[in-house]
Amino acid sequence: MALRDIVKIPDKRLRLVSEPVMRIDASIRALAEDMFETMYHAPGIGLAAIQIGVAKRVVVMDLSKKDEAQAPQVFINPEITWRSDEQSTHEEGCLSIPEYYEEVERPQRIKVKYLDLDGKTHEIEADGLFATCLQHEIDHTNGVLFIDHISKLKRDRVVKKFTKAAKAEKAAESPAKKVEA
Ligand code: K1U
Ligand code: ZN
Repeated sequence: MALRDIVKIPDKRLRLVSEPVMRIDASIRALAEDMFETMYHAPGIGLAAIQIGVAKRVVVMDLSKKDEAQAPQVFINPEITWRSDEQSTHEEGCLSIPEYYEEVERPQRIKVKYLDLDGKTHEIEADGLFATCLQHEIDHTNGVLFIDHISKLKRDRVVKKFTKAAKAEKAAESPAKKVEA
């Protein structure tokens, strides 16, 4: 198991459409383990593989509460097969946009088809936080971020803030040499 760096905006990898997993082998199981370690360490309640720089359609999640036993879940090639007409609003955060939270409106209930780590197909119905988190993570596999569901004004403001921070970090890593007078 390895703790991996989380890719942050404005990194362009977050806009990639991830590739379907064709074969569930040891490399996919190792990827899921790394994703859990990274998600629990952050901490977060979900993570898509592209958030650690791997463009494969793999999502991990754990919605257990603090006083409950861990409940890790893996979704391979998750696909939304049905959305309710009713919408609901939840506050969302994203490990790729740290410390930024906004209300997002999405379908209240969804059905999702996916494979587990044994390659078995499942179709489940989700609502509440489970539905919100699944939609957020499936969006990641399609290069979509939760800020794409908020106003352009708010999105532009947060992207600008993180772009400025990324530039400052890069400049600190390799400061331009001062020319002696
Ligand atoms: O995909 C991600 O970036 C993870 C994200 C998932 C998510 C959260 C809320 C609504 C939709 C999707 C997070 O885990 S953000 C962190 C977070 O929500 C959290 C962190 C610690 C304890 C409880 C929640
Ligand atoms: Zn996210």
